[in-house]
Amino acid sequence: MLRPQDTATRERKSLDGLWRFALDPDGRGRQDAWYSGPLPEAREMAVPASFNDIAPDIGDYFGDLWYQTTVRVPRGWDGRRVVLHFESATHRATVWVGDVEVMSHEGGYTPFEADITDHVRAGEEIRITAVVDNTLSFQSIPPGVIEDSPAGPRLKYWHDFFNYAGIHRSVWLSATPTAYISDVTVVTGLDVSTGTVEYRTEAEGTDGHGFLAVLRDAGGNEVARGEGADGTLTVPDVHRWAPGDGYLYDLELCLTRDGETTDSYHQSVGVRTVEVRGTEFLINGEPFHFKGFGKHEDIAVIGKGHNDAYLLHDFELLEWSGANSFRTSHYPYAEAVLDYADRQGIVVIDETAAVGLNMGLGGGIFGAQGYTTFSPETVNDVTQEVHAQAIRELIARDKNHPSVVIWSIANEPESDTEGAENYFRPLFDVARGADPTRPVGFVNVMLAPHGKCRVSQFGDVLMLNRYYGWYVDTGDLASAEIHWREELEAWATDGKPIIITEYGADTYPGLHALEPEPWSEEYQVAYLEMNHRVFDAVPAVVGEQVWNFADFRTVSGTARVGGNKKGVFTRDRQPKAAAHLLRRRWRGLQ
Ligand code: GCB
Repeated sequence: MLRPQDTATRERKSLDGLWRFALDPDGRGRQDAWYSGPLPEAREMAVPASFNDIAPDIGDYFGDLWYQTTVRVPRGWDGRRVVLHFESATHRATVWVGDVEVMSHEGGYTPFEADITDHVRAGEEIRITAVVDNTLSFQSIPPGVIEDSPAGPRLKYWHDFFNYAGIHRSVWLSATPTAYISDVTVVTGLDVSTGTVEYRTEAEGTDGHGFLAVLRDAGGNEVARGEGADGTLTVPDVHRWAPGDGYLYDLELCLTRDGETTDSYHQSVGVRTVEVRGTEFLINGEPFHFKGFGKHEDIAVIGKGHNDAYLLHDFELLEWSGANSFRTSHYPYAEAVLDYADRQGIVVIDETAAVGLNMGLGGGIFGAQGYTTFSPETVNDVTQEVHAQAIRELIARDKNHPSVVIWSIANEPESDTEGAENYFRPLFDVARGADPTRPVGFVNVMLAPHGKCRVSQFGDVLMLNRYYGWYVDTGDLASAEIHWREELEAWATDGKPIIITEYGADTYPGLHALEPEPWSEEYQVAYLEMNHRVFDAVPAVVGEQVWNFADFRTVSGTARVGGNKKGVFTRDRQPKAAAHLLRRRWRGLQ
């Protein structure tokens, strides 16, 4: 699947704006065919946005959410292939055009689309209705469960961020020629100063057509061209994509017939290599050290809705702090985020939405206990296939981003049991089958330390989340330092690069203490300094990503004060004292 583009042969029309919106607590809409006319009792809802925080009375709702809009198909689109494309709908959706069901999709963070040519006429208005379901189950990624409570059913889940839902990203109507390019895969290589761009084009309805690929530099000058659906282009004196230098070439892929271009699609290309060698993580053959954060898509009012102003602001703050990377904890982010990371030379660990596959975690903090993670009744074969599909869709979507250097197939799952080993082994194969060029890993939890974890054997890198000095050795940084170093030195014997993908301490902004104590700004600083001493003593550590970039909304609980407060920035992006510490460390300032 390719994202809609405006090119010499393609057009797109944004459907973002205010849609009609209705909750369906009794689950009547599907059988009463709400798609067959204007939605009953509709209010309006912003797209893209989470619905939860827009109005005071709907935040915790779960079930069917109905969205509807109308759009006129441009007059000039007669004879064209018309596609309806959703960048995401959380966590699943079914879509109708008029009265016709055109598609369903499972998974809240990857795109889906349908060819709706047969259901529309150029120049006429169409009604688009989507029913989005934000319920989680043991067969969804991430998992959840509906439990009874005296006040009625409640949705519980094992991840530490709020279940924001809705249409979080843009929706497009687009037109392509009927013979069209349907996918492209690019793999780049380097031989001293010469770059290679291996490309593979897929296309439909192309009898009698030729293929052309033209590579241009950032100034628009042609540097290489090739004929055929597949090929390898060579770029002497290549300008590499590198951390901090997001140089991109433009690869234009064309279908041709009788000397005319009948379809054209543009793919940006960063020429770089990624490799794990021993305990080193190499980009372009040079050791790379990850400095940055685990992030969230989380902002006031909009929730997980994509917002360009926050995108730019967050990257400015990454730059300010000296960060060179982040992880898309705990789900695939909007594609615009990865595009921008490509252009900025920011390195990305790209994660699926497989978070909370660990029912032993939380000790009461996150709610429901008493479940076994991997069992026929809970996370089972069906879940595994949904998870596999989530991995395939993530890689299909993001495979051409030079910024993406690691696939993270899960965050903190149970990983110390036979059930976990059997569940994950084939999922690593799925990831490697979909992309043999990038390292694959998963993020290990503190409950499965070295010697107990049965899943890290499958990873190319070790990604560890650790909270010594916070969840254990709370307030006792001296003991924390000893215990942390012991564990890390044990992991280092595995001979793989280690990235600390989470370390952090909740910090209430403005809370101060002469003797650093938990929740104060001074403690967050002292906690990070302790961690840094540990990392700097273990050569296999090739990266540190603080949890979290900013405070974020989560399920309320005794350990959560107005959200998770481990941000180095507040939710509205004001720095805590720790932000200045990181800036000094990462920028090498005094
Ligand atoms: C973790 C999770 C993350 C939580 C964090 C915390 O290990 O990966 O989702 O938010 O800990 O703050 O407890």
